[in-house]
Amino acid sequence: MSNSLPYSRKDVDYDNAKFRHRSFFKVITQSFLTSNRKRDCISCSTGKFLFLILIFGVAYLMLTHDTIPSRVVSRDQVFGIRKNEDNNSSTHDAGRLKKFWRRAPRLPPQLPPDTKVSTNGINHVPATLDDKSLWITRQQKVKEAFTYAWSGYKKYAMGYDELMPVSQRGIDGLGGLGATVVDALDTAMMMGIDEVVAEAGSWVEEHLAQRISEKGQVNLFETTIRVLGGLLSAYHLSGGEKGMNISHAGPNPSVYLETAKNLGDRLLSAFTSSPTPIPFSDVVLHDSSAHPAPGGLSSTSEVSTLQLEFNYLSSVSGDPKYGMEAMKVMEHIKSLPKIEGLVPIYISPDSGQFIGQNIRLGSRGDSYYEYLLKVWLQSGTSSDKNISYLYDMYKEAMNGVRHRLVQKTVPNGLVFVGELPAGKDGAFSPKMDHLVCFLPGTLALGATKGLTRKQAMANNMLNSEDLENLKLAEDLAKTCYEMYSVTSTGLAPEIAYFHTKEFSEQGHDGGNKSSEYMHDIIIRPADRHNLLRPETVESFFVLYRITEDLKYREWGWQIFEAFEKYTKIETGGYSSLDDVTVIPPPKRDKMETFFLGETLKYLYLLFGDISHIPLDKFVFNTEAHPIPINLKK
Ligand code: DMJ
Repeated sequence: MSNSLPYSRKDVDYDNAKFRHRSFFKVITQSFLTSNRKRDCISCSTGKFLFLILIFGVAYLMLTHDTIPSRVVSRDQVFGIRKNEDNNSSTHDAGRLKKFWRRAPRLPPQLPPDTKVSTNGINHVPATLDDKSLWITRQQKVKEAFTYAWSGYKKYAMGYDELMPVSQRGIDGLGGLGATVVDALDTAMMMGIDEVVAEAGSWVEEHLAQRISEKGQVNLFETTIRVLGGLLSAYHLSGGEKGMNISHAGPNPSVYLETAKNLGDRLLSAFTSSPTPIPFSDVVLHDSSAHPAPGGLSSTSEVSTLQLEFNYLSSVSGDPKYGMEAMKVMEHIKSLPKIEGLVPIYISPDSGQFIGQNIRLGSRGDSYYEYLLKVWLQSGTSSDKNISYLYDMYKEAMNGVRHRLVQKTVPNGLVFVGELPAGKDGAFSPKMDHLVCFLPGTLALGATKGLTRKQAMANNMLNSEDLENLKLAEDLAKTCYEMYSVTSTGLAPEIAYFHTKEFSEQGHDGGNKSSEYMHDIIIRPADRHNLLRPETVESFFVLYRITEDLKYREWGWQIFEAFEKYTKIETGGYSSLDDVTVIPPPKRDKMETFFLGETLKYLYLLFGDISHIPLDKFVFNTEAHPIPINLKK
């Protein structure tokens, strides 16, 4: 134990008495009681009387003095939970009395007697969180939230892409394929909600094929990850590959596969119409024509986030054409120049080259890095040598991330991933999209390949790079958690900036004045919205499975509670928010499909049995649709 610490490990674990706040009055009383004058005084009756008054006085002061801190300790100090201003006001009067009787030195946290220290020694999780029934109850709450979200969608928007819960109507923001139905379907299967499986499944059976043949322009990436991915996962989970219907609800699984093939055939034109292996960004479904985005460029993440789905479609349909086209993208990108594995966010389908210098792991860059790893995992890792270049690209890129993009905040040393908007020779920007919070999960998965840390260590599988990545994963997950914790609502903004030695900006905090990280995290007015995104709880899910550290469950629960409190709409559904830093937060009137497809699914799995959809048997596509690994060729 380092000498520089003001307390020893034993103190933190077992004996926190000496770190409790001690009032001036208590100190005087205690020295009086232990001094010789005590004996003289108590021997006369006036003395006894005065002594009794003293005891009552002390007891009264201790009661008014200690009840408040002990309540705060149980949540705020143990978990570092945000204290909202409305909470503060309720303790205001008692707080005045408290201040009068004692000074408040900055001391190490008190731990309740049932507390254990988590594996990284930073967070302290009460043993009560080990209670299985707690997590069964919490998982049930998530299931209820899903049912509530679905009912709102069904009531006002069935068959539309998304629900506008405040206006109580639907909107087709993704081309009109009923994206919420398909995105939500496998979540309902995993949660075992047969009624929703039947409703969503029947809609797919009755409407989706026709929509696919009639609809116009759709985005290749969005349609692949949400609709194609959703159909394929529903096919697997309902028992399609075994030739049976194991979900006991919804249509025969072959309906999902046939619909997926119909859609996949049309989407293929984005690849086959392009002069290079880089697909165009859009497809017109009714005539299977493909088109570049306005401006002609495709996003790097979009062209490289199709392979899990197309490979699996080839595997289950027996037709190699889907996987072959999609994998040409990766083979082509392999040959392009990179900066320590990092790539610009735009690529041209005409030239096949990256365009511009902008490097980031947020929008347009994110899932490129995710799929390098996951497509390799999908192939069953060691079994397919032809694909090991993807894992090499992944490892190189993560070294590049650590070397060029990771920095720490001041004053409190939060670890974050910034951007290089002008490439390797340009300035570093301390900006991190919420989207980047997928990275902790991916880093942890890449380190242990889906096994628990314990198993991976027992099998001697972790090299120093894996351990560094796992450490970075945990540090970044903490930062993602604090992006929630620092706001008034407990919900993260879309984008955060971080205070560093070189960069600061006054007056843009998250609104939670009691957050330890208020000065580390900057939230600009334009970035204060929250779209019900999944990335942080996704990473908590993966990290919980891998590290078995209960703090990830507890953090996920806090986020779920904030969603319940601030995004639930009384008439049905949940809404995105315009500003997470004010209470009440203004609503944005949109329930994104990924709230049902991803956010609630990951929360459900985070609180559930670890053997449900195990990470060494499935890869989740970037929209949280699980796909089995080790494909049939
Ligand atoms: C989802 O569609 C996917 O997770 C995608 O990779 C990123 N954006 C949204 C969720 O935030």
